[in-house]
Amino acid sequence: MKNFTLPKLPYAYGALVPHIDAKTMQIHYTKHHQGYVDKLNAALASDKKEINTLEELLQNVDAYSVAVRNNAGGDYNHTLFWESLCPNGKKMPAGELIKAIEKKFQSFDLFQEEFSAGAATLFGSGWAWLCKNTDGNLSIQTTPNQDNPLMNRKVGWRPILGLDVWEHAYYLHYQNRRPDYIKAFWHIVNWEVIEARYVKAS
Ligand code: MN3
Repeated sequence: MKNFTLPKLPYAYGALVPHIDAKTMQIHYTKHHQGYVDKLNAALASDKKEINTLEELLQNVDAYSVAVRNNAGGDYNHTLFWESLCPNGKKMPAGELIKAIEKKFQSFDLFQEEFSAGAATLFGSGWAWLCKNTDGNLSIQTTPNQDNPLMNRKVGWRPILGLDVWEHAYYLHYQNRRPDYIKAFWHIVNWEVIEARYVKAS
């Protein structure tokens, strides 16, 4: 039986201050993300199912229990999220990604507006995503709970950027001001990582 472990956080808890405070980062990583990993292992053990990778699991999620779905999504989504962030991110992407963004959304500003609006108006807990399909096209999507665009396998969208809008991601610092948290997010996107994901995703 494969045992999942919490991946290393690529920076210190306080690295993204003032946009994400150290206490939120610490609790989010050591309690929430660790919780998804632990519960995923427990749920897989009780399902008695073998898996190779989280991506494969998410693409075949209907074959698993709700507990596996929620916690595999929670593990995958948070790993992608941590790796999407960095202190002092550059203002916007370059290369193939900015070309694709301008083709789809006309401008980077309009892309940001649409993504932010999707994240702000998502009801309850969930995620906002920038996704790429096999044709290289982009799409902004939202998913509830710990769902992920990979779960909709037929359509073939792969997430390359994700924003956690569960209250646990921002409430300590921003309270109910989700739009302020979303505005802060744009200062800490690691666009080099997202550019590389865009090129690699197929
Ligand atoms: Mn979270």
